[in-house]
Amino acid sequence: MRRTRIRVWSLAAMVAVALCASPLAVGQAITVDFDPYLTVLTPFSSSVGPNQDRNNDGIPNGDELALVSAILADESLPIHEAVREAFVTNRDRIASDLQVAVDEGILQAGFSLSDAEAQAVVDALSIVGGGWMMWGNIGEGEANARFQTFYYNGSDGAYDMIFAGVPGADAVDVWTDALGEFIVLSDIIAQTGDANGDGTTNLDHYQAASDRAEYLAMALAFDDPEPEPLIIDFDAALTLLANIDSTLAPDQDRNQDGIPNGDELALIAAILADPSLPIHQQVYDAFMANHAILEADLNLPAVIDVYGQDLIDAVINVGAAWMMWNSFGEGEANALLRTVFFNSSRDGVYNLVYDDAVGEEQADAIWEAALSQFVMLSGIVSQTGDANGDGTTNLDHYLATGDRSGYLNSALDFDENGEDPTPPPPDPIEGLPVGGPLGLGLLGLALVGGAAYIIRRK
Ligand SMILES: [Ca+2]
Ligand SMILES: [Ca+2]
Ligand SMILES: [Ca+2]
Ligand SMILES: [Ca+2]
Repeated sequence: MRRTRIRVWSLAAMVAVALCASPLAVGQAITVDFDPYLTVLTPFSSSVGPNQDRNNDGIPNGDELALVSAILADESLPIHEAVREAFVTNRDRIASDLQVAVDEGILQAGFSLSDAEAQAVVDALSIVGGGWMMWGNIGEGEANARFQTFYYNGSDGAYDMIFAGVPGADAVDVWTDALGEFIVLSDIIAQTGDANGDGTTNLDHYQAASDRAEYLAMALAFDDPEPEPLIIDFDAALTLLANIDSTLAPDQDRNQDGIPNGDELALIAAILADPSLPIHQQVYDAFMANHAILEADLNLPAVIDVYGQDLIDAVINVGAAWMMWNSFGEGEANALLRTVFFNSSRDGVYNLVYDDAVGEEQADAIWEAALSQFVMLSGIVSQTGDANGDGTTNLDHYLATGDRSGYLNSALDFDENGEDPTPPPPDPIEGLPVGGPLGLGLLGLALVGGAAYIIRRK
């Protein structure tokens, strides 16, 4: 009796810690520190403490779950999505199975816990189990033991103990059903797994590392993929857009800077197509960032229904490139996409798409939000920019050569001025109003609802 009382007191203290540490979801990333949850469960089974090695695989509990935690927290990792799905599936399954222990007062009565403390135990079982169920050997053997047989005091696991208190329930059935639903990712997260696919097991990374941080850095080091050439036919896109606004044709000079539309976008095309250029990555990143913004705003079923996929693709590709010009970002592209992109004196694509669907004020907010995020690289791409950093502006290269291939050869010749010049920094974006938060899902609904009203193409 005395032993039980002592254990309950220490459990209550642990629970208090865990209550302050509930997981926080931010976007797709999940922030969860498993250590306090392991600690909450320690009074029930001393081998689950963060510094213990419950499955005797050579990696302590806290460190092996820290690998899961690091993957859940980093959306950019190629294995993030799979691990997130497994964690959420496993966690939610355990939580829904075991919630009965709190709702029926089973944990409260069995261990003299308050409702909040009992809930914290179920939360800890769900979160720790959400991670550990990804280990095949746990899901099939050890976790079977842990959750079904001896999780608690040596004979009864959580499922056994809890469902013994639920009239009419069969712990074996509930557990067997759950086992069939858990997602196992041993190849990624077990000691024999290889999270980053570099041919070295997680255990070998662990043994080579001096601490947890170094282990995670080694086990999750993914090489940057080789840059790929990106081939975009801007001439075809401009030709399509010229059907609507003739000043967008490849041989026209829409921004009157002395370089025709087709030739100025050919500079972007040439940079995107050649990963060996020192400015490739910077321009590629800017193009893809701008492309993503325009795609989110314009590549919507209701818009495609009205304008057609080819035209929307042309708008997005040309817009993503032209947005790198400051003169467009601050003035002309404002005109292009917001006011006069098509053939009228006042309607751009954003107007056409959004004004009637969500009202002019919200349409402005959507455009201004986009404008505040576009990446501009005038120092590289504009007529006054200097793509190859040789001191000669792009316009002067153009005027000196007079045709596209001569222009591209000379404006992108990096040999004359030494190896690997430092590209100019991106242009600052200042003073642009930022639109209020406007959910894209809501917007999509508004667009679908307003589709009949956005046919304003003249
Ligand atoms: Ca271990
Ligand atoms: Ca590895
Ligand atoms: Ca031009
Ligand atoms: Ca130059």
